Amino acid sequence: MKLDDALARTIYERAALCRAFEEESFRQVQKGNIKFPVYLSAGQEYAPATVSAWLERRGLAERQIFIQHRGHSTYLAFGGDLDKLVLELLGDERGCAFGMGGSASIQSVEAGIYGHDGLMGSHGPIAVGMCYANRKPTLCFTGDAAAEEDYFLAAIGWASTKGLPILFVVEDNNLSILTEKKVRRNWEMDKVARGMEMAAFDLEDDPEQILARIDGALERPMLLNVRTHRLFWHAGAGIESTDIFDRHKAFGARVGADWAAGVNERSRKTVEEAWARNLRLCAK
Ligand SMILES: Cc1ncc(C[n+]2csc(CCOP(=O)(O)OP(=O)(O)O)c2C)c(N)n1
Ligand SMILES: [Mg+2]
Repeated sequence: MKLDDALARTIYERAALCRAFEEESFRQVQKGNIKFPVYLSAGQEYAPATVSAWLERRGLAERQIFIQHRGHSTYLAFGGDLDKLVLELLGDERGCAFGMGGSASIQSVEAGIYGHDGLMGSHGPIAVGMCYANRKPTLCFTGDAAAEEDYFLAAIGWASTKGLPILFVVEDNNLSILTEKKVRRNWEMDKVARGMEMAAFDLEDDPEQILARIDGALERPMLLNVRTHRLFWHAGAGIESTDIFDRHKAFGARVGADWAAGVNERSRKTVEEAWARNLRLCAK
């Protein structure tokens, strides 16, 4: 699929909401309003924003999505309710996981998003098993470390063998907490998947690159290894370096700086209002 102006703007708007959410969550962690570990996905918005916009453009409404702990952006990009996410981070029973999932195990029954149990990579075989059983188009978002787990690799093999309509999106931030990929392995996920006879590509988190490869996904098994850049700490509110590439800044030029600034401002307001509203609700 080609990246036209309308699609670029949809992707940008989606990513802007996710970024605003993570920046506000960062502040809420610092204020002490969130009482458990929070896994911020700032810097990783463009895989879910692009894949969800592509799905919509294709008119594919029926799908199921499996995510892991760094999932706020995936949840929001695929239509998870903003207020319920805030309430979840406040540990409230009106939250998307009834206040019991925290940041790591968010879900949305309404948006068809299944949450994670915390065992890295467990959602790989679960996603494949579900897809094998009901043959629904299935998206499985995973980290570069979770995808290394033996059971995850075996699940990729089964999806390929059975020709399942599943798309694995590896959000490859090069890190497992703080351990870089080169310390953990000498191979790449796209090569493993190709070795298992699956269409697989290694890409930057650039919407143009993702859209150039994604056509045919959810008709046959596919894996996209998308290189992302985690801006904040593994968990909690902190910054390791101010020198990290930021796709959101880079993509702002594609949609026009003035228009982008307006979108960011509106997203910031939307998110701030949602936090204020739900903090008031929980204080009652
Ligand atoms: C089986 C298992 N091993 C280790 C852990 C501890 N752990 C939690 S998150 C994490 C790193 C996950 O890295 P990745 O999948 O790349 O996701 P990222 O945090 O980079 O988004 C680890 C090792 C765990 N939860 N489960
Ligand atoms: Mg990682």
